[in-house]
Amino acid sequence: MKKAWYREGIVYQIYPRSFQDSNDDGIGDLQGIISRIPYLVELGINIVWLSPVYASPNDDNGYDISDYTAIHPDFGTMSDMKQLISALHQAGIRLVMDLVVNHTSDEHPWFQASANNDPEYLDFYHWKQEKSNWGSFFGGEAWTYHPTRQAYYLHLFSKKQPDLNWDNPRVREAVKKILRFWLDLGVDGFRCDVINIIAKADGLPRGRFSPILSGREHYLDHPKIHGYLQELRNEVFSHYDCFTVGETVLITPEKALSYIDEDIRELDMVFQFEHMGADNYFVKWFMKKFRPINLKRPLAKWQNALQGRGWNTLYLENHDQPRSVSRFGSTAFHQASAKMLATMIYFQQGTPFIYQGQEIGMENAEFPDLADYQDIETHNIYRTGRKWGLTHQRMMNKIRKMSRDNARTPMQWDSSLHAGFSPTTPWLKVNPNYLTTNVATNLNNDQSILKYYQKIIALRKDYPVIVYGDYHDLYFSHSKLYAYQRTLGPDILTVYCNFSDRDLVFKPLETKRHAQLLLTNVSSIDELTRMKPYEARVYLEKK
Ligand code: TEU
Ligand code: CA
Repeated sequence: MKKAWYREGIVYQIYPRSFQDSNDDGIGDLQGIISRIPYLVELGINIVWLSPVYASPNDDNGYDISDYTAIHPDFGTMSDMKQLISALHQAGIRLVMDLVVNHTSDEHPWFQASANNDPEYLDFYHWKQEKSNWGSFFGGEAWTYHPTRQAYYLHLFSKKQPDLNWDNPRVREAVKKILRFWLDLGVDGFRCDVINIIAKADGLPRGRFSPILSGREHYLDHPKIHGYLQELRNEVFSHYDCFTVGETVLITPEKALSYIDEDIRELDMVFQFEHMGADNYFVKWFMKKFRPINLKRPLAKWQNALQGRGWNTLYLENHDQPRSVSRFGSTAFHQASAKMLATMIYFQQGTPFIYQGQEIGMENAEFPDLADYQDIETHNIYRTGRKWGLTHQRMMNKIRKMSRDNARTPMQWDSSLHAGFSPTTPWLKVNPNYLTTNVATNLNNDQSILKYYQKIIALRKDYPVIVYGDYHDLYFSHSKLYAYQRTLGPDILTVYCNFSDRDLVFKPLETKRHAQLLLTNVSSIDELTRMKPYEARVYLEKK
């Protein structure tokens, strides 16, 4: 694969509401982020993805935007934003903004104008006299009646998130203007929210029935999307040194390549979600028991399918997903399993994405009461579940495991009040485990999860085989061991991860005499053929 800074970089995702409060109102903000740049430098990351900080009524925590070129007062001002960009750049860190253009807020002036029959904006959104049967990602119907316009409008997310009509060239012009605004301010790229559903079939016809997301065959990777993305690339992105990562829901490797293939490059990389289904069916609210093979199978599939043709993203967490150590690791082996998971994912081919708090092994909050949760999806799903006849207890069990708020609790900096996030009661409760799980204790302990993340990041910078090497599965059908090899020129990197809470006896490949143990999460390897619970090892040797 061709070299590129965004392939070699390590991305850190910041969820601004929960990262650091600077003015004691219990909400994280831009000045808070600026104050933590030294921490980002110490960690070693070199790209930040910032979740939305734009003007928004916060129906979906900023993913419902009412002004794309204004900063929400909760987060600060445009001058704080400019200061953040330049402070990050000075520290050698690039900045990727969240681009949410499948929908706007219903409070965006475009929607207001469209709903009020302003001729200029009539076709900015999808309006229909009769609704079809499409379902919303947040549960319930995707159509809501608007009394002024006397028609239904489409919203694949909440009813305060109406979908833009990308068939309208004026919508596309408006988006290009927003992109140029941010690129001219110096940002280095975009994470494109649900980008593979922006194009809808003409007429928005009735869809096949499905218990969830009826109608999706009419907008998932619809052929019209390629023209739209090519337009953005040719007219905007190609004029800047920037990259795009598409959030692509329900995507397959074949579809992904139709966006990211080296010869196409409508997007530079995508987030796929197949491995996020390792403990659930199709959508995360239908849970199943986690099995390591359910993580290995999709990850290996994507590594193999994109090899030599497209670039992967490597992630276990984001602001929509529960904490990975709670899902795929172990509370009893917290440190070991968090490090093992990092080893498993970040030695694969692709660009690493680390979600804030993952590097200290933050865990699910599992709050007791429904009222402790703020997330709109959580509340909608609760209502939908109850409508289907599920008990309160049953729904609370799901929420404790799967709510997006598990990822959104305030960042745990130290053991002081509210974890050092804010002196005021935060907008969302802090996970009570902050007394032990926090950045300060991690920095004071050479064996901490954070120090281990630093090592991985440093290794990725030193060894091109970790970034660019080819990927080969080993022991593929083993149910407890995830092992693979990476090869580049004479270098062979071998990764072994024990996904069980027991010792694992196995026959390692014969390593050459000069094989070097590059990294491990145990203090010593007593026996080559026996791995401790959640042990991880990385060897490097020369052909
Ligand atoms: O998420 C897209 C998406 O598909 C999510 O709804 C996902 O299915 C769900 O959160 C899993 O629980 C993006 C953003 O990342 C998310 O935060 C937004 O709510 C959503 O788009 C709408 O903008
Ligand atoms: Ca604040």
